[in-house]
Amino acid sequence: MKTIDLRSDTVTHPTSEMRKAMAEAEVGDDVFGEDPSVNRLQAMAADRMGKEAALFVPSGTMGNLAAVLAHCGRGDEMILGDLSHTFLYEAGGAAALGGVHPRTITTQPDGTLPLEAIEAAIRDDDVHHPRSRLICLENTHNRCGGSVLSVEYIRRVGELSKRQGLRLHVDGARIFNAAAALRIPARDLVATADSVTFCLSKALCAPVGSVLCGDESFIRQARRVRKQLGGGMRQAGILAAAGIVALETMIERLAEDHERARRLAAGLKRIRGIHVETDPPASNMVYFQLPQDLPMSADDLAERIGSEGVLIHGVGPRKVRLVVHYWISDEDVERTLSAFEKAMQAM
Ligand code: TLP
Repeated sequence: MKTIDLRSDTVTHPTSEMRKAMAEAEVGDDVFGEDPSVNRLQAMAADRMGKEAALFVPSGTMGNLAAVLAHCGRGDEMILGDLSHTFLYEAGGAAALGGVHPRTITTQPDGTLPLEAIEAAIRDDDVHHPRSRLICLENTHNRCGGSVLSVEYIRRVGELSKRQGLRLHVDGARIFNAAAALRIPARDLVATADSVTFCLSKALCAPVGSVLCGDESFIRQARRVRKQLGGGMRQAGILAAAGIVALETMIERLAEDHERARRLAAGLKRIRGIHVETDPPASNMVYFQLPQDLPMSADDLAERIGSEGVLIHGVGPRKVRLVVHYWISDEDVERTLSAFEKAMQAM
């Protein structure tokens, strides 16, 4: 029986086309800038994001960290949402390694940070204050149900950041999902951003890697930071080759995942005891809650449904996130719904 893994889109493994490209990849030493496959991937990524340059990094976490450290110096402040991945799940790297002070703003349920709150958080030039240097947004927004930030919203934050002399970084781990949901090219979403990180190893199925994009001088600085972080890879073309296939073949199909997420959410809504929060899902994530009076936690449910060959995990004591991706078929959606029905009926 096939295991249906809905814990994340990070669980996606490479397609056979990617494996073939990896086996045949032309490689060189990327620390010397001589790996043709990495160089090609970076050029493609920069073009997709409408930026001058790009840098291949091992993970989304390193992409965001390199961006923050390239934009900020020690004691500078970055403004970001209290539910952002960078604040919650990146091991405090910016503070630990860069001395960058995080200033959080309450994230709205749709993943936005109110413009007035951003503006109010920007510090005066005062010896008592850290220097406000950077604003970070996340699109799609993971903890906000895979919500999609609009072109208009990002443009307004970009304008605010320019007016105030700050920089704007977008954690676009799933920016292509946002673009697919809006039916626009991803570059339109980051036109006013100074930098963007996107991930190859989530919905795009590549085994490893993310790309940080920005202007030439920013990427030169980020390359130095990547080296400091130990992320200067050598014959990384083996990995970049899969990333090239990801950009060429995986972007146009993302709407299929969103459609399946909608079907999954609609089916879950019909099951007693499951309260779907993402109704309908904006992209490839479905979040739901279990009621307080149900004698079953998210972990209990995960264990029960795991015995049916469906892997899920709780993101809170009573909260579950399901992520649809390339390896989840229509049939898997149906099987998942049956497994949930069975697990909840037994309650
Ligand atoms: N997110 C993972 C977990 O870390 C939670 C997941 O399963 O969703 N930005 C965003 C918005 C992300 O969701 C993630 C990974 C990252 C950055 C970090 O990417 P990696 O895992 O490549 O370091």
